Amino acid sequence: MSAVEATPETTQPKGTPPRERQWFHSAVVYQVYPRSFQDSDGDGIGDLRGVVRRLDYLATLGIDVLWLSPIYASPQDDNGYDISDYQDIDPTFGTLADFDDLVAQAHARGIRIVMDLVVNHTSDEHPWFVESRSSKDSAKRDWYWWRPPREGMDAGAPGAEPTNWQSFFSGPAWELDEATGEYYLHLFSRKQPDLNWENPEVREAVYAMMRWWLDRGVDGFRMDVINMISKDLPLRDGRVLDHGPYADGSPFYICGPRIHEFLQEMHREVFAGRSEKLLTVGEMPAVTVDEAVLFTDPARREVDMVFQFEHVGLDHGEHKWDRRPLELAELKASLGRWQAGLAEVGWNSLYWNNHDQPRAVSRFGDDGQYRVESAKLLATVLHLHRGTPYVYQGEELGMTNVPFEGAQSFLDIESVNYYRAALGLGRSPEEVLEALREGSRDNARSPVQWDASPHAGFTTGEPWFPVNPNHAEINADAELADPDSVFHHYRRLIELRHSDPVVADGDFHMLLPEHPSIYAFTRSLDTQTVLVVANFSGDDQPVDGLPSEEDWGAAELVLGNYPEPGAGLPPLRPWEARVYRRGA
Ligand code: TEU
Repeated sequence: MSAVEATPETTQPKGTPPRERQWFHSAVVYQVYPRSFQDSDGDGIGDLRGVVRRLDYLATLGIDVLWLSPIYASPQDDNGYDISDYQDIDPTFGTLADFDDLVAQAHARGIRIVMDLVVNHTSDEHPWFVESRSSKDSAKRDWYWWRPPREGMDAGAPGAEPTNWQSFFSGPAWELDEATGEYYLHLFSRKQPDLNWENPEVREAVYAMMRWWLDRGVDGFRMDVINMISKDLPLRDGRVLDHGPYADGSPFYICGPRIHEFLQEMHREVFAGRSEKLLTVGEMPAVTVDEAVLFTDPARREVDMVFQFEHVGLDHGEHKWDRRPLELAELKASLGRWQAGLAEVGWNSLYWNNHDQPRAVSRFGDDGQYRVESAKLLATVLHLHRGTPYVYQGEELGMTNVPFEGAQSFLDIESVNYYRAALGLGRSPEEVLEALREGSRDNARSPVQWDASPHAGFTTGEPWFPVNPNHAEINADAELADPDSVFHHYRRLIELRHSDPVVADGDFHMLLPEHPSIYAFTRSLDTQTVLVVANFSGDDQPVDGLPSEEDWGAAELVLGNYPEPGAGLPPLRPWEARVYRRGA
């Protein structure tokens, strides 16, 4: 039995009644995007041995679970989210032996390893797809979504795609295979064909692969776009988008008709009878609160928690490149609705950042004068919500967006394709570049800033993506040495979640929902209440209108983000956040 399994809760079977306190309520997940985390061999790309080298750092931070973005064999069209062999490690990242070592070393430090499971699609170089495309009669033809051209049209003619859907990475969601004259579906890049989950052989192959990893010692899966695996049949046209010419196909693949059946089957086939301490996270774009309750009701045995996107879509217009200013009241309304919706049954992930999002401090905070204060404020607000907090690598250092020079600075397939497509639709390069600077996934993908040396301690070679020039000031070495750093603030918040049942399981109550710059809420459990107040602005702000205000003035200050907090509940300073506790 590995070190992390040797705890009493393991005796309980997976699927406990609602409101039961579960281990992941007091856990914090840290996401590693291996390409950009730590290089160990000087090739400029992060790798598994690099992750091992930084495990002590993660243990100091205090995290419980490490989610690894994909490290499987892959042509890297979408940085590993295009998998060509589910049961091998890409040589860029190391070997299976390196992986086993990582699992063992993480377990020795009490850290669980959660794999990224990308099974809505494979790479077009996966042997399953190679066989599937080889002929219309292939035994694996039906493992993917093959369709003839639109009725009455010739293959390859404009508009002959079987449906009018747009891919997430621009252009049509269908690609013509010249050899067989049919199209295959790819919701993401043309090198990421969608698997056909209607076919029971596909499902069994996926479950067998998952069991293989669990037998190898991994502690669960973060399931990539898992709410897209069930398609609504027959596949048909969607509503054409304003920025045309393609359409929104999402009504036909988000939470499709068999999604709950598939996840329950997966649970039975993969997780039933195994440790209750395995973690299952459903990454679910566009999931609703009502659906999330169903997905995460422990009695239904689907997944432990959802990873939803509503709050990171609030600064988007019709699509993610139409940026609009974020109103704090809208953010509170969204996060508050999720808190209320999952209050009785179900569980949510809490995050500001991942490898697909711009850096939180640049997006929701102030990455200039108040970078340190606002990074700590964001952490405080998020980690005090009900749900399981996720820290994305470098967030705990207050890393910022990247100062991109021009179009050639973007490497991510989504950004590169969008630039080309938007210029094709007649938009000006300056306007498109501005949207990319703000919203590109590449903002999250610059190497982690470990120290002030030329490549920030990430690599001894030439980094695959330039380090942010601000690493001379913002880096782990400096922050470990400074007790008031963003890093140590995250460490304290993680400690608080571990030690304080109010933080893990207390009820959530939003206060001052309409206030344009104060984010305030309470958490309560038994006789304890915790109050969080945070000033999302660069000006002093009084906190008026709290219920029983005087009481709070006398309450114990648990945590603040300014070195000298002072007494009572005074006006909050720029980007100040405070956590108070009251009760027996
Ligand atoms: O992303 C799912 C998703 O829908 C978006 O967050 C997406 O990445 C994009 O930003 C849409 O604008 C997951 C992975 O996290 C992402 O890295 C992959 O590219 C994608 O699935 C395909 O596997």
